[in-house]
Amino acid sequence: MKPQNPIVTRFKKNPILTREDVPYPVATVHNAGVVKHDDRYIMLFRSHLRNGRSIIGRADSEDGLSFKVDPQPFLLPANDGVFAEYEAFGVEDLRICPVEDCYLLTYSAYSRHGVRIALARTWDFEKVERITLITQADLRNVVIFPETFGGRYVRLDRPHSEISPWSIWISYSPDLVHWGDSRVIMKPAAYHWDEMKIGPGAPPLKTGKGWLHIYHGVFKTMSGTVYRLGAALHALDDPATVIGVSDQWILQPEDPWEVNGYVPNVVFTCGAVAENDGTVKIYWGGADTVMCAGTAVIQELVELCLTDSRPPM
Ligand code: BMA
Repeated sequence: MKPQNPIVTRFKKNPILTREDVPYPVATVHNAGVVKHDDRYIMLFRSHLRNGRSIIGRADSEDGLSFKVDPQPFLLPANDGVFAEYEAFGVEDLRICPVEDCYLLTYSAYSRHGVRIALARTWDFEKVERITLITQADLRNVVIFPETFGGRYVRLDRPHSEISPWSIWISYSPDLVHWGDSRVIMKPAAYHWDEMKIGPGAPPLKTGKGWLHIYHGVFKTMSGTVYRLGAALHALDDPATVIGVSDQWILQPEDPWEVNGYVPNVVFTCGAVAENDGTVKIYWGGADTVMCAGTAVIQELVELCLTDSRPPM
């Protein structure tokens, strides 16, 4: 099948959410996790406060496009216990991972000790229970697969290393608390749109041909970095096997609010919702400033991974 051009069709009303829509003072609205829960779309978005630190807000929608923001933030840095120590500089880039009968929330916890990932859980988006911190410093962008494999939870993550460019790793856990058996499964490709770094984006979606993972890739130019989105397909029975990675990006900064803003030239995803009609709504932050959305045909993304592919490593 020939992919349509463009691969991701932007919604005409982008940006779909900005700081003007938020009833408390924030500087930005971006990098949101999104799911469909009880036939409503729930978006948990990141906002910079005017001190440069981030919090998470909530917005709800009937159609996945027009969102209304809650009067109060959804998640603020914890004020006691171990989470307070590691969330003191803010909470960022939350992913909503539907697993078993609940939603696992993975988010970056920033502090003077660096950035790491915290894991929380909710059933109803009313009550949130923090579970534990699941990475050490300098490891982030964790997405957890919706199903267990051989009785273990599986996540994609993105450690940092001076020797290798930032790459996508896989880790396993019997209980969501203890993670290990880690391996690198996908690396940036040299002189390619994602050559500087790659990282997990939206929680993987199940398709007939594999787990579809929409990730981000970064290229360094003479005037700064460009964040784009790509697609990879993982084997249904073994998510450590990457069976195809689209050679071309699926989305790049083009609209004015993606090209200019708090951080120019960024499209960054933390969430995508598969629809019953075979399309997927992809949500992304534009220039770390506003929320945008678009739609793609799942089958076309899968075909891109399988037919126009580059080696995962
Ligand atoms: C990454 C993260 C994202 C951000 C992106 C572009 O390293 O900090 O939250 O969207 O940079 O600034």
